[in-house]
Amino acid sequence: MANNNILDPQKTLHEIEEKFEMFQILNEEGEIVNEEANPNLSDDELVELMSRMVYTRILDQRSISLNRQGRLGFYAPTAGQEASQLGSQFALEKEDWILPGYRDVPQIVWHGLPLEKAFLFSRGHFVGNQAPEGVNVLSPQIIIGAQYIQAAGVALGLKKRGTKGVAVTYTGDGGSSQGDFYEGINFAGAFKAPAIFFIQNNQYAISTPRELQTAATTLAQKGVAAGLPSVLVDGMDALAVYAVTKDARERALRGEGPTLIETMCYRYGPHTMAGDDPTRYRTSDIDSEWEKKDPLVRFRKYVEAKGLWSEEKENEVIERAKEEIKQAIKAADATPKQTVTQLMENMYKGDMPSNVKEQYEIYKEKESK
Ligand SMILES: Cc1ncc(C[n+]2csc(CCOP(=O)(O)OP(=O)(O)O)c2C)c(N)n1
Repeated sequence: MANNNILDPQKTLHEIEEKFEMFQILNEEGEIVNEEANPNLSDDELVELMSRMVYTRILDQRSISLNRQGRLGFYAPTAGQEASQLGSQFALEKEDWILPGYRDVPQIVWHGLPLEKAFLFSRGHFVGNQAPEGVNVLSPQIIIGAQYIQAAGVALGLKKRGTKGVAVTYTGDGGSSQGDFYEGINFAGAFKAPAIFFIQNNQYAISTPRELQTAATTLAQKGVAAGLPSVLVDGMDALAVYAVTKDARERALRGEGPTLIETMCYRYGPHTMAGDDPTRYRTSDIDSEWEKKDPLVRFRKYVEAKGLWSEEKENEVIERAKEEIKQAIKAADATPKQTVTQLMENMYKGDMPSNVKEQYEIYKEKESK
């Protein structure tokens, strides 16, 4: 038996866990509770961030109904995650690269991906996967966790080329159980690659609750083993998410390596629009507990108290969002249907493998008729 005075692994674990208090700046009442950490955004920036969250909530609602009408394909709802998604993207610059998961469409849209392309991605159209030149985003990843490895690689590439910028990626609580997750953070840590890794802990991986996902008390603490500074942040608080992201970005650009950030948040809607029914695995009491923490409600209280926001302003944003979404869907509808050969050409930059090439020729023949 080990002598507990010398070897007490339980104590070591607890000491680590205790370090992960949740970082918050804006409480549920919209009050600053951590003035020291306040990023002091300008009035214009605060209004912009509020507008983006309102716009994105509308985009989510419209995307859900467009999906139900059969006018969109794959869609993973985002309501409840606006502070986590947009607070982080707001701290980035154009030169930074975003490697999103399938739920992270809002971040890449605000990073410059035209909305019509996001809709085309949803429809499985290859044009939706082609970001315009200078818009540093990759396509939303469907393979859980794969973007973590890719982000480590992109970040190392930026470092080796001496290009200013960081690689930012997102996965969920479920994604933090994948092998790719550990490989990605380990590699980036070992090479001090300028990356920021987000775990958006929205409490469920489809129907699997966070408690069953892992024995770890927090997901942020997983970064410790890879030597990454790691933070647990209130993911319903846009100011807190913004502040930690900005800090992580500056550290990365100073050559100090990657950071792991767990954002504690909630997904109000179903996992995707492909038939998930959240009432089968969570109660309405849980929903209402989280609704009290809503990122838009608390930010609205904060900007209203500062005299920067009003119902009229909010309605303007809502109307603008609806109009732009309408135009983007029109543009998506007007995009010529993709052909199988275009899809294949888009898949392979160089030579196609011979079996694919064979199929390609068959389709080319069919399409010429
Ligand atoms: C490698 C892999 N395994 C399984 C799946 C099927 N799958 C799709 S979403 C999902 C749950 C992911 O949950 P989480 O990482 O918490 O992200 P969230 O959907 O909550 O944002 C699973 C298992 C997949 N897409 N990829």
